[in-house]
Amino acid sequence: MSSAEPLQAAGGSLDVQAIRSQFPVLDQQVNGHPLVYLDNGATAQKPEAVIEAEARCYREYYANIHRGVHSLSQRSTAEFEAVRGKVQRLLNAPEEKEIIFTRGTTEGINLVAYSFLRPQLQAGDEILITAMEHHSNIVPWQIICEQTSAKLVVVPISDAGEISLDDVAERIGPRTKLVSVVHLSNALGTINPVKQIVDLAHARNVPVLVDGAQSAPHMPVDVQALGCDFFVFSGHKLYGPTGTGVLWGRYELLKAMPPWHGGGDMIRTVTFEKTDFADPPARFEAGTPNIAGVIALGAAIDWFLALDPRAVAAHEADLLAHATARLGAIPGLRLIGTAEQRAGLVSFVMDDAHPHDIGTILDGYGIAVRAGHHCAQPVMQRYGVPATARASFGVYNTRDEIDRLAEGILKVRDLFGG
Ligand code: 7TS
Repeated sequence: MSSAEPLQAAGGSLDVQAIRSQFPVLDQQVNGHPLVYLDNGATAQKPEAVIEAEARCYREYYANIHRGVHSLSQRSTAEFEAVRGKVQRLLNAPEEKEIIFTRGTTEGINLVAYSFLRPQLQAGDEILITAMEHHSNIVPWQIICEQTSAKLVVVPISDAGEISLDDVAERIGPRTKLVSVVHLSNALGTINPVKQIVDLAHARNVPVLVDGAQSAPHMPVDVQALGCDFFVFSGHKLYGPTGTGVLWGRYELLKAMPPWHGGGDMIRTVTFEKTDFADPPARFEAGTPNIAGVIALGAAIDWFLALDPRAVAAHEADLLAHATARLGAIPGLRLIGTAEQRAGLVSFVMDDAHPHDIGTILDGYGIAVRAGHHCAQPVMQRYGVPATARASFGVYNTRDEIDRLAEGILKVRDLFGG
């Protein structure tokens, strides 16, 4: 199957049934009901184009990269390296050499923490984040703050789940060394005004990292328009393989950064006296990477771009509006996260049922949602709830599936009273 098969119906809207037919896993019964997969925030399912690309690599030309004169190694290297250009297109990055392959968002943030920030961090310096960050955009900063006596400063969120730009501006001070902010919150669905945050930070010469784990699969991303300095995302949420991800960084910053992992493939020359490091991106890609995974990530990006991220965003906005209307009408259900700019998911609690009970009962109807703190415990604390149930959308979800979710939730309500 060609990864560039046209999947868009006339008028720019997506042909969702054609899309669904490309995802083998969706075609099954779970607990006697057709699967409704609404846990895309955790990870997305894979289309045939991606499964095939990975299998084809192993079947036809797999070998280690950057080191073989033999034909298989040359082909693997070429296929692997070609993915940088695909990521460049996805992000509208200025240069291919700014694309660093990682295991995912978490690794990308840690790379920036350890390689970019820690070497320059002094006691009393500050790192600014928001109160809606995923743990992977909290904990790495806390660790390096602990090591250097720097301070984590947090922008609060409103009841709706929004940050105010005044609060951001107030907290960027002479000691701020980095602003690190989530683009689309995995717990609330809030889309943050990243461009405006970047403008505020850059006015004070503070670089900005954007956590794009949830935005990259749900909306067009243009790092040049955002103006940010680093952008990270995970392949597995973008319909690609697990264990793949990307850190994009402005080249002059990458070029000045020391390596963080030492090993093969990231050096120019090694003697026992001294090692010369390769230029980025190789400097940050020590060791044998997930070769077939990165190649399949390239197939995922081709596939996603062929759909057109704008059409994906429009489709999912429709799902969000429908879910907000259906779930919002259920007595005793409270939506957590009602920001004006929102995408991708609904997070909710119910008066009488714990989120884990909601998740378990919905599973009985073949509906997969996530229940828990979504690796964003401070968000749960902010709203005074131990957990939420979360339905997160993918490009293959339909209004009918949202209706099944709403019916399932009504059954939860019947069971738990109210
Ligand atoms: N940042 C955000 C905003 C995320 O949603 C996630 C994963 C990460 C970072 C970490 O990504 P990873 O691929 O490195 O693990 N979010 C979720 C979630 O919402 N449910 O499971 C994982």
